[in-house]
Amino acid sequence: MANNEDEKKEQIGITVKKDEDFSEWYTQLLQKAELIEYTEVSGCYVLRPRLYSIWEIAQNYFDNLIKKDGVTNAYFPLFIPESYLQREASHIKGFSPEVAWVTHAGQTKMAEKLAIRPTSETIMYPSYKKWIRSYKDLPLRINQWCNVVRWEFKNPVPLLRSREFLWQEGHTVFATKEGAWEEVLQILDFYADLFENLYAIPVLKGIKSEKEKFAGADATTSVETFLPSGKAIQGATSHLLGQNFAKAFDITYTDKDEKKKHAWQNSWGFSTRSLGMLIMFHSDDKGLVLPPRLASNKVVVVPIFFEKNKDVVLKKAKELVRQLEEFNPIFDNRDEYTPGWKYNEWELKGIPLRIEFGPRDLEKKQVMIVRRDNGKKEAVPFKDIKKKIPLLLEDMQKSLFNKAKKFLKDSTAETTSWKEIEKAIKDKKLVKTIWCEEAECEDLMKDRTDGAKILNMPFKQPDLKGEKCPQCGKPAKKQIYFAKSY
Ligand code: 86X
Repeated sequence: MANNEDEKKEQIGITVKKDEDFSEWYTQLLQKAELIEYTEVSGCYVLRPRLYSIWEIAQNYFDNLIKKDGVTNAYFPLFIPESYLQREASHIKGFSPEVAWVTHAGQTKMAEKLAIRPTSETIMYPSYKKWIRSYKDLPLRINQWCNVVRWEFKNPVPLLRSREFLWQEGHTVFATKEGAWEEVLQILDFYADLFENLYAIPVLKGIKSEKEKFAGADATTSVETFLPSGKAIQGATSHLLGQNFAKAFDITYTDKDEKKKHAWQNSWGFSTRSLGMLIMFHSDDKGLVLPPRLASNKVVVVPIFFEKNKDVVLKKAKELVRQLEEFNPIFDNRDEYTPGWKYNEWELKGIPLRIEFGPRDLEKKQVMIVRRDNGKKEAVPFKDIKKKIPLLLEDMQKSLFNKAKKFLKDSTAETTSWKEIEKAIKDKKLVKTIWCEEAECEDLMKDRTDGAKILNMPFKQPDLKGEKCPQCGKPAKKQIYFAKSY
C-alpha cells in the first residue's frame, strides 16, 4: 500500500524544483495542476476549468473597475478585410508576418482575404467614424473581451507567448488630448490595482521609450514586473494614440466652435498572459499557489476517518461543508485515497486553505486549518471557523503580496555604473539606472547585454542635473528600468 502510494505520488507531483529547472517546473505545473492542456497546434492551448475560473475572476474585477468609470462593452467581428488592416501603415509595420488569413470558403477563393484579428483597431474605427459627429458624442469609451491571433514564430510559452490568447481591448475617443491623457493614466492605475490587489504582483508603472512604444501611438505607458525566472515582463499597456488613427480613419467631430477637428484616441489591454505571470510568481515546488481572491474554491475539507468512525466524522464534515458554502468548498470524501494523498493533490492544485478533521478533532470540537502558502497549521474551534477563514484568506493575500514586493526589491539593482549594469544583467537582475534618451545608445545597451531592453521610465523622474549616461557618458536625461524580458 505505502509503496503504491509513493509510486503514484511520483507520477502526480512535480518532479523538478522551481529554482533548478524553471521552464520544466512551469510546464509540469500547468499540466499536473490541470490548468492547461496541450494541443496538436503549436502555441495553442486549452485553458482548463481550474485556469479559466481564475480568468473569470480577473475579468469580473477589471470589468467592474472600467464600468464604474463609464466604459461600456461591445463586440466587433473576428474577421478584418485586408484593405482595412492596411489603412494605418505604422501599426501593421513589423507585425504583418504574424497575421493569420482566411482565404477560402470551402473550395472557393474569397474575393478579398480576411485577417483573423491580431488587435481590433482597424475593424472598430470605421464604425467609430460613423458614430462620431459632434463633441456631444464624446468621449466614446468602448471595451471588448475577445480572443486574438498572432502567429508568432518565436518558441511559444503557454500563456506568456501563445498564438491565440484572450484579452480585453479598450478603444476610446476624446475631444481633447488632455482628456485622453487623463484616461491613459487612470486606466494604468486600474491595471496596477488589478495586479497588486488581485494578483498580489507588484508592478512598475511608467512610460515606454520612443523605440519601445507602440508604433501607432504618440505615447505608450505600461505596468511591468520581474518574474522568478529572472526575466521582466509587461503586464498591461495603456496607449495615447494621439490623432494617428483618427487621421487614417477620418474620425472627426464638430466642436463647440463649429470647426471640424480630428479626435484624440487611446487604446489599452491586458490578456491571459497575466495568468502565466501569476502562476510563475507565487507557485512553488508542490504546485500552484493562488492569492485567495483569485481562487474560486477557497477551502478544501478533508475528513479523516476509519471504517469504525466513518459515519460520525462524515456527518460532521458534511455539516461543516454546508456552513462554509460562501467559500465554495471542495469536499473530498473519497474512500479510495488516504488523507496524505489528498493533501498532496490539493496542494498541487492550489486550494488556499485545507481543513482537516478527524475523530480526535471531533472530540475536541475543533478542526485543523492549513495554509497553502506557508504550510502553517492551527487548531480552530468549531464555533470560530466561519470567522477565522476570512482572516486567514486576507492574511494570505497580504503576505503573498509582501513576499512578492520583497522579491521585486531584492531583484532590483540600482546603479549608474556600466560595469555593474552588465554584471547585474548577467546575474538576472532588474536594473534601475539612468540614460541619455538617445535611440542609438539604447541599441548599444541592448547589444552589449545580449538583449536587455528598457522596460519603461517612471513617471516621477529624479533631478538628473550633472549625471552621466552609464553607457555613453553623455548627459543623462531619464531614469529607466532595464532588464532582459519576455
Ligand atoms: C499592438 C496595440 C493595442 C489594443 C494594445 O496594445 C492594447 C489593445 N491594441 C497592439 N499590436 C498591433 O497593433 C499588432 C498589429 C498586427 Cl497587424 C499584428 F499582427 C500584431 C500586432 N501586435 C500588437
